[in-house]
Amino acid sequence: MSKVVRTDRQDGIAVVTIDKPPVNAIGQDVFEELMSAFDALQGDSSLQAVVVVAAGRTFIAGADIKLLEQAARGDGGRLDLHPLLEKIENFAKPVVFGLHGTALGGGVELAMSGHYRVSTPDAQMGQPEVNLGIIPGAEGTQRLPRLVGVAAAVDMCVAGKPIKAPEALRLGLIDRIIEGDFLAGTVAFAREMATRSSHLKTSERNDKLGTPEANEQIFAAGREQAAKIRRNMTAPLAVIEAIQAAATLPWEQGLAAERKLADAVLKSPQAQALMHAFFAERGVAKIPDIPKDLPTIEIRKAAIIGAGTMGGGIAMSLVNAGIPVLLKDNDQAALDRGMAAIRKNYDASVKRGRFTPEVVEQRIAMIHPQLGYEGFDQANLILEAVFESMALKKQIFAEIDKIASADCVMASNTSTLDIDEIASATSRPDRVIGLHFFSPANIMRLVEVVRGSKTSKEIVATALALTKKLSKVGVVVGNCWGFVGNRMMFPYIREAQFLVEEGTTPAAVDKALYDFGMAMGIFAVDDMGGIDVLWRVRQERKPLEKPGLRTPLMTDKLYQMGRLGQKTGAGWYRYDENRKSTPDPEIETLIQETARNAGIPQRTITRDEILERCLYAMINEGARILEEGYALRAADIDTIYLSGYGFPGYRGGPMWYADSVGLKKILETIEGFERVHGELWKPAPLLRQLAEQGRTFAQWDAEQEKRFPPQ
Ligand code: 3H9
Repeated sequence: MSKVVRTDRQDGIAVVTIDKPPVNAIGQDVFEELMSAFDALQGDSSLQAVVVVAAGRTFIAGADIKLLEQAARGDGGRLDLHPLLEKIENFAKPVVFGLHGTALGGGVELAMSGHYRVSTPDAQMGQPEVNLGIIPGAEGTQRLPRLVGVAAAVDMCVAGKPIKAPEALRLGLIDRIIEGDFLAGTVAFAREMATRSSHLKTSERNDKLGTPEANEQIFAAGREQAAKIRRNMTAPLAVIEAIQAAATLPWEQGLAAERKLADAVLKSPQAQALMHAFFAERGVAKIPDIPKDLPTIEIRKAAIIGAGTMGGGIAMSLVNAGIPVLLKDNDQAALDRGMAAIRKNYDASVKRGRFTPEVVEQRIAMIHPQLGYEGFDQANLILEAVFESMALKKQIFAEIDKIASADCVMASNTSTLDIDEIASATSRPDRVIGLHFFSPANIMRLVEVVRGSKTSKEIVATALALTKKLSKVGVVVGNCWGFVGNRMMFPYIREAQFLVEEGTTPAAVDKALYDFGMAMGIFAVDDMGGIDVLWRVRQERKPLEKPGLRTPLMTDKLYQMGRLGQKTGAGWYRYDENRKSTPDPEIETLIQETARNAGIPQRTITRDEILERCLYAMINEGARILEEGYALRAADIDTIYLSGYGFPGYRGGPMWYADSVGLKKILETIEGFERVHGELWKPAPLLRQLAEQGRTFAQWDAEQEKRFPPQ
């Protein structure tokens, strides 16, 4: 009996419906049942045409990534759609695909084997496979350029971004946009097409494949684009090669070339890492003790205290999601500066074509700047975003406690401070939570949702629902210094600074990290965030540091010299008026002098040592965080680093990267560092335990999930 595919008849039209929630992903079941559906229709003389649609919120969103993940591990899961695509393309009657929602990956590839495609006006279509480190491997690299041309195919496959229905129509990916009743319109379209005497097969179309000279330029531009937006990744280059095969080889040979390339990238560590990242990001909202259907508070109105960079960015995120904001600051000048910065950011978005000027005016009108607390009693969310001072934050929370309504969520945007202590200033610590946004908050996707010891489940669930509404990734973390992200950053920054004190340069460290795939080197990050910020965080953390242990020497020096980074034109680097950096010999000399005075011997430091010192310090701290329960899963730590700290997706995040290097090797290296550098390199007990048992962080996650299954 059919489970995921059913066929109905509307006079001479067969309507084949794929119905496999949530996104109709193609697995073996969809493949086999579609094969059977077409077999059953074969030879039916009363048939005029076949319509294929999907039930639910979207047409097929691609092949089942769980299966691909299995195949990538070499553990079965191989899905070969060729017999189905061939059957559809050679079907005796025209086959029309009706697309709605997000038709992606294998979904679009399947649709391209049909003779016609239509869509709803708001449908989107794309080949996002590169986001998973793979290429369209179901003949998409061969059919897409035949329908939309080589340039558009390269762009769609390298960028991996879906296009909207009007663009798809313009390019020739679809043949019509159906207004009104979609199924009725699609069936009517099929009836109309059935009257034609012949129907083009995509594989036989060569009219859009261009000339070798023009194509060469397109491929060169595609490679350049790949180097820019997908640095160090193999799939975008493979996809260009496959499209090149489509443009130069006969159909069958093109298919063979695609198959070879698709197989090679599927088995690559990059694909495994990116598929891990896909599921890790979707797993973060699953909290073992919080049922999925727990009622949440609908945030209809928000109030923010602090109109600085963070407050302004968060206000933009909220109004972008349709939530009006009251934005309070203490003095008019700060408020004016905050509103001017918001306007400037929106103006830049207009220039980039992201918003129209009208939309921007509507958004700005939703932010109400004010000096007092008027209207705060109407807000469902009050969020404090002032600078990192415990005394000030407690004072603010005591004030808002007197005003906030009973159902209000009271949140702090602190990046390091104790959320329980902040909550203790209120009469209702169960309603207090940390919402640690990252700068620029209107752009960065990560929000650490800091669960205090008394925060209620309802407030945690509400915070997660809110982050989803803001199109952000909310990751629940525990209340420890620096939470997860910044706590792991601290040893990373420390080792980078020790390395320059021992004989290398900021530029050499940054190059090693950048080449590894980090979005920026750590010294460039320090300069962007501000040396004063780093200095202040260090002052706050000093009481937690064990006396007698080595600490970095240079932050205090730079701070005292007023070299605060980009904003003062100099920090670790020197900056020109366009904020372009160059290494500064003055700083390099100062580092050497400082090291000499401190008796630190100088030596040559290799790129491998730079990576191991910086990354393994971070991983060791990550293992501690996991063991202490401040992160629920290693995969959550990975998501934090991938969505908030510029860790390269194709390495899967720090904990996945550790697994891929091998925990045994990491432990041995850390033990070696401990012998040379002492106590700071003490291996985390969980790391030792897993390494000695030959296990991985991923296995640890799986075992934890069995022990504490999400409800
Ligand atoms: C491909 O097609 C390869 C072919 O070229 C070659 C084949 C031979 N598979 O994101 P959401 C799950 S590669 C399995 O929260 P949204 C997801 O895990 C594929 N599961 O919803 C989640 O599960 P859970 C190319 C999938 O509304 C649930 O669906 N396609 C798949 O925010 C809801 O997802 C892609 O890369 C899948 N393909 O966004 C598209 N897709 O509830 C990947 C989703 O248990 N998908 N799930 O956590 C997306 O981009 C988004 O999910 C989508 C919906 C835009 C569709």
